[in-house]
Amino acid sequence: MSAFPDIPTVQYEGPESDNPLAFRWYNPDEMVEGKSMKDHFRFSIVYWHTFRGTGADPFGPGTAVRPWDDGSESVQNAQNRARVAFELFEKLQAPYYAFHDRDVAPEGSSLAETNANFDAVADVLAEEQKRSGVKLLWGTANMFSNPRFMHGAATTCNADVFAYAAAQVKKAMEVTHRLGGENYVFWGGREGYQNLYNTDMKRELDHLAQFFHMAVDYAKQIGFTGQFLIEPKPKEPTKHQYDSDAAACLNFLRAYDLTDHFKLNLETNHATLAGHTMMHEIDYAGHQGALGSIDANTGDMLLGWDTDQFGTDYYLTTQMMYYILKHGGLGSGGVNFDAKVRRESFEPIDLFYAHIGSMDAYAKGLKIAAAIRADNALESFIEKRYSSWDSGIGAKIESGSVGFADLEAYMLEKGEAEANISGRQELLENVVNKYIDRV
Ligand code: XLS
Ligand code: NI
Ligand code: NI
Repeated sequence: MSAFPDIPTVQYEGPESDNPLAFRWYNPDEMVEGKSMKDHFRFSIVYWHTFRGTGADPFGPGTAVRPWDDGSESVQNAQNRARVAFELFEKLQAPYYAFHDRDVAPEGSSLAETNANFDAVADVLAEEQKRSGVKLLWGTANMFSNPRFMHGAATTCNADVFAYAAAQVKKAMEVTHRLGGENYVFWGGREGYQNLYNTDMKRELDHLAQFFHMAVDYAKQIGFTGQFLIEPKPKEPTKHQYDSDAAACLNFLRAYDLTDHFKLNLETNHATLAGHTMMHEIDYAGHQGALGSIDANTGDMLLGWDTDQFGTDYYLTTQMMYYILKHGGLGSGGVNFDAKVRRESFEPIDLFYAHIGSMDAYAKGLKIAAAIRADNALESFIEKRYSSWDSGIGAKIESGSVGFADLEAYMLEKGEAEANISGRQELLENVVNKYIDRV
């Protein structure tokens, strides 16, 4: 039985289409820079917002109408929901999905019962993956909702809770492996602290590193070769999240000898909360070889929290795709819609409009970014801007053949530095607009 009987499989109809249930830009087979759009994006739909989100907020309960969901925490309801989820994935032509363990199956009264529930739903997920061809981009463990994790999971003060978290991740990795998951994500929900007065930060960080090393060891044991990803976020729920941005994550990984095993899953709204642009985060991770995957959403510039909206802004998607292309793409990662419809958009069809619009925005962003790259429109300026490093004293500095004394001698003789040239930011902003107009 179909949950969305009136919604056909969404097809590409081109920019002139007025059909709100068609793609205007996302054309899966269209080639851009020698690769199909489908392979560039590896679009993924999240289970948590799309199938567990109710629209509840601190001021009122959920509003979402989800006729297929009986609202119970039964395994049967979870299995039925899984089938509905795959109908939506297929109708949106999304090749991937992602979940937390607790999104897909209800917790039982003991860890053993919880694991059995998870297996029972994983059976249906496996069946549906096989039937539809939709694949698992990544799995993760929810170690922030249950009250036992109030002080954190791997960074808790309670050793038993650390052990519980380890058992939970072990199981989540096994199920991810069983379902052919291509990555495994760690978002440190409550891995951080509210006040240093009650916190042994050094001990918590050491524990977090131990936890990651155990995960690496266990992956080897079970033969899981998917990519491990850490998802930076600076605040919310804790005031100081340990994985606050790309630079903090990479510093942590390097300090604890974990860089070989982890890349980053960057989220747009988290970049905003960290006071960065998403292109900054992508470029930073990219030049360190750590660009793993993208949680595609957007915040609201007027609100200071993780609103997880669907991104439709061409500037944002152009910037993201430009730096993703620059760093050679997302590898085993993808563009994962960690985004939710607004509380006021409570009908099932809103889930479709939301994903279609954002998939289109990324597709158009990709085309704009590729056009800028084809003309070398930004790079040629950057090359010229840094050309003083290509020869003469600049080349000597870069090659490491001169030190302070040589540079002093050079400048004493020269007397004054060469004149600076304009940074031309406004001109380059106009250049980007020109490509947005043309595509
Ligand atoms: C929360 C995170 C979360 C992760 C998965 O802000 O974005 O949804 O992506 O645990
Ligand atoms: Ni996320
Ligand atoms: Ni988030």
